[in-house]
Amino acid sequence: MTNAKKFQKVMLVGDGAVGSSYAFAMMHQGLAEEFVIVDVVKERTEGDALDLEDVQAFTSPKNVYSGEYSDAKDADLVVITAGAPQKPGETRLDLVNKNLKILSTIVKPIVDSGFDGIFLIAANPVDILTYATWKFSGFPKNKVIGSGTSLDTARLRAALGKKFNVDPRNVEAYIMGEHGDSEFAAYDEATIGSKPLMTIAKENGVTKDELLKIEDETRHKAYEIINRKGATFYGVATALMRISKAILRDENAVLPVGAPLDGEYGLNDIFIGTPAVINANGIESVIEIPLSDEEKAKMAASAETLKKVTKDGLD
Ligand code: 6V0
Repeated sequence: MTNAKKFQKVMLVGDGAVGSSYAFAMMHQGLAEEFVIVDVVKERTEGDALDLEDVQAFTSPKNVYSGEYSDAKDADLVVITAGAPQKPGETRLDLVNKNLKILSTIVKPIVDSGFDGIFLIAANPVDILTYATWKFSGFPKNKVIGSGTSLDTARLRAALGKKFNVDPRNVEAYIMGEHGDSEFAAYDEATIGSKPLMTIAKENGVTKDELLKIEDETRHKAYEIINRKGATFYGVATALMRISKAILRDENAVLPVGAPLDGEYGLNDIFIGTPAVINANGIESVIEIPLSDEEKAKMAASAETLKKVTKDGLD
């Protein structure tokens, strides 16, 4: 039995590089009958709505338009990508004050519209902004989702797929923790075709150091992209589309997201990257990976980094 509604509406807030790439991905998937775009730059949302209409002759007809926060009233999903992006040399946490301010001007009018759907947050620092969206909205925790380590996990799987010459979709490995510099790869529980990754690595002569190098490259890939082209957007846009699909189609899909913890990994009062079951209710449940002691310590350290910023930024 699925709880997926027949008519579905999505609002995108923030029509920049990430937002417009997400809108394009959503058109290609034929998801949501109505798609409304909001940004402080109105010409851009109007232009993008017209441009996206041209995609539909090849995909499926949708009502795509430039709108206002009041249009969120009957939306099922609001995706927030509005905010300043990282400049070369800036960390995600450097963005906190700027983007918290922007976020507070977005969440309130959306809640005031009567919106009762699910918030999906991608603007950085995403774990902090996801937590802030939960606080600003007063919504139940399951209805606020962060993109968390979805992009980072995709990057890790692609790199491991390349290393071991397998389809990345068959690599069951997660990047956990903050979407940022304190994240880590949960290698000890990772598998390919149900076989432990560490065993496969040993059999193929791949050393722990090589795996740690892949983890490090995954962690720093955003910087490599930003240094070359100024921004990263296709990967995160596709991750957002995948999470949206799980919500709109009520999939019960297991995806890495920024999820609220309630005792899992010994942590509370935080949104952080972990696998979770995603469906029409938002986060149906968090899947707690049985981390090794070393990984548990990394998760705790990553949470501590976020908690410090949350405390300074939101108090
Ligand atoms: P961008 O291209 O500058 O787009 C940002 C958009 O937000 C612009 O169109 C702005 O006009 C708009 N905006 C700014 N203020 C407001 C406001 N008050 N109300 C409505 N719209 C507003 O940035 P880009 O699209 O590259 O990045 C957007 C955010 O996504 C940044 O915070 C990035 O750091 C973040 N990313 C998150 C990733 C993730 O994995 N979660 C990955 C990449 C980028």
